[in-house]
Amino acid sequence: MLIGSAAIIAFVLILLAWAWRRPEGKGADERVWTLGLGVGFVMAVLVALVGYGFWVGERILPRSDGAVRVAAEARQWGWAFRQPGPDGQPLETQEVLYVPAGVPIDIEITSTDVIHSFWVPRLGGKMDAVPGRVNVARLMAHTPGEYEGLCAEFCGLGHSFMRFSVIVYEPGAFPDLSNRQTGGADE
Ligand SMILES: [Cu+2]
Repeated sequence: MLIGSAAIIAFVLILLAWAWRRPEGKGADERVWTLGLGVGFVMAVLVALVGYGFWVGERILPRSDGAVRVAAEARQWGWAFRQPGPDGQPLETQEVLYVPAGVPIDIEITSTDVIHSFWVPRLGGKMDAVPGRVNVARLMAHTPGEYEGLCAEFCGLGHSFMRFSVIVYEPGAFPDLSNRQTGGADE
């Protein structure tokens, strides 16, 4: 967006300078400007943006292909996750979500109090966490590592601290949990 808006501002400034300095009596063809730039350019940009939005949005839709399901429960102010653990048994964690790399995961997102929003900026779009409702978002991480997640819906005084980590591991190589706090009570 920054690059796009900078390009548009630069373009407008060039047009302004050009209008200021153009020789007397030498006008441009209004039709080119009105239809070409006023309609054609704008429509091309909008179509590209909407197309990109559909592409990004479609990627986070769940599909019925038997993907692993993980539960994410938001609260004021933190996240509880239930995911398959190292031994295949469900593992409950606070503020840390473990997902295997290269495997699609469907995250069932809900909330116990107010509306929050699940967001891992480097891995995909946002999904609201709504009390009494389960929204499912698909998440797919290709590269192992640690990714930052956060609440993307203002939910009270602790909102800005409502962060979590997504640990992406090589399938079959679940990270060592012994030196990491995974349980823990609510603050
Ligand atoms: Cu929140």
